Amino acid sequence: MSRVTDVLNRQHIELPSWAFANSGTRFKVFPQAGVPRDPYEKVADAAQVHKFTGAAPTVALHIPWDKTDDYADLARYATDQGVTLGTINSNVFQDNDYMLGSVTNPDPAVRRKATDHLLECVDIMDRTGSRDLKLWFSDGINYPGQDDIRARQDRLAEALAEVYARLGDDQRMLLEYKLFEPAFYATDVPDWGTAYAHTLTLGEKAVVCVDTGHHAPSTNIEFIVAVLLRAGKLGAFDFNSRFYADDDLMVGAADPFQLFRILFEVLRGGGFDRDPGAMDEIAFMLDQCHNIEPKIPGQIRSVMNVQEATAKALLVDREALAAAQAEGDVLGANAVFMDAYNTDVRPLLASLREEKGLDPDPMAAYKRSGYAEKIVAERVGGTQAGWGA
Ligand code: AOS
Ligand code: ZN
Ligand code: ZN
Repeated sequence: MSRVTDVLNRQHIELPSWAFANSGTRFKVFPQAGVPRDPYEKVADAAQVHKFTGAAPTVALHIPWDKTDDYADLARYATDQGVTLGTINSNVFQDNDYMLGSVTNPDPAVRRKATDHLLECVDIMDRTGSRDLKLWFSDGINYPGQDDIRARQDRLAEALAEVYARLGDDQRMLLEYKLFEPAFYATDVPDWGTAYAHTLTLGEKAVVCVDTGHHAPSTNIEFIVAVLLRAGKLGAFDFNSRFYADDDLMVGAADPFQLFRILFEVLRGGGFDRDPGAMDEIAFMLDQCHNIEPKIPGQIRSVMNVQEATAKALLVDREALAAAQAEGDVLGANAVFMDAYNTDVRPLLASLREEKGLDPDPMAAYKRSGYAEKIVAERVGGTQAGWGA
């Protein structure tokens, strides 16, 4: 059992600052009482999630939504709250200038502006002590012939190379892909193959971020995970659930079985059950949008969902599985897999929390804490995250 507990105790889930602010769909953002008004309050809310789960010690920032005059001060504040600042998310999708793209825009002046923003994000990483820069490009075209697909890849490669050259020795670039939206005909980084090809050319500090909501229906995401891990190119996850497209619902809500399959492949491919420390090479981030549910409990629930799927994946009897696979025992191998998935791991996780001095039921403990009532009373005029995320 210690193999299981070692990994569970080691697994860290990074929270997105924007999940605590008002965010929603492109049709309506429903404001909630008590949401944060600045990055400090976002960090404070993220710290609550860590306080009750013990598994979410870092919070990702988004520039410019979390822009502040003194990042060192924000980093100190985070430490005082019991968390640290994590990944820096860039934003080259919100300015009017980016209508035809950011780093792939046909206009060199727009490309310069976008690349400068990415370089600024690396400057911020130096101040926050962040390891990872996450790049997601909304760039793409809506109509065949609108721009030269191949030339856009060249422009993308040029910008990535410039940013890559600016990274410090211990910093990484996470390249995130997304099939479509906002571009509807040809996105410039639409899939893992494109992201993989660019990161391969750039070098070992460039790795791929798999956002679980960014694939076509029925895509086998665990296969992608296995291939990227095998190549040493899986750097991060943006966890969330999708029923239809990039829904940004709570991870594990739409398809807990898929999450289990993904995490099995992570553990198997990364060898983390033998070497839990190596797990830090992967940033397990959430990228979600709590439009109708309260935000802090939404994040607590999400962290618990990842933990439950991880625990089930760890329970797969690997020896029995390997034996059944070697014998060509199709049903036997599948049964080993399903036995683990069908195990109720909630008691195990509850006792692990108790061992750490935490309440076994983080959702109930948060509710009892009175924090939700406190922020509603103290905070007036909470901000919108910036977009529908
Ligand atoms: C966009 O669809 C993405 O999932 C990105 O990860 C995005 O950068 C993030 O939602 C916040 O900007
Ligand atoms: Zn994402
Ligand atoms: Zn997304």
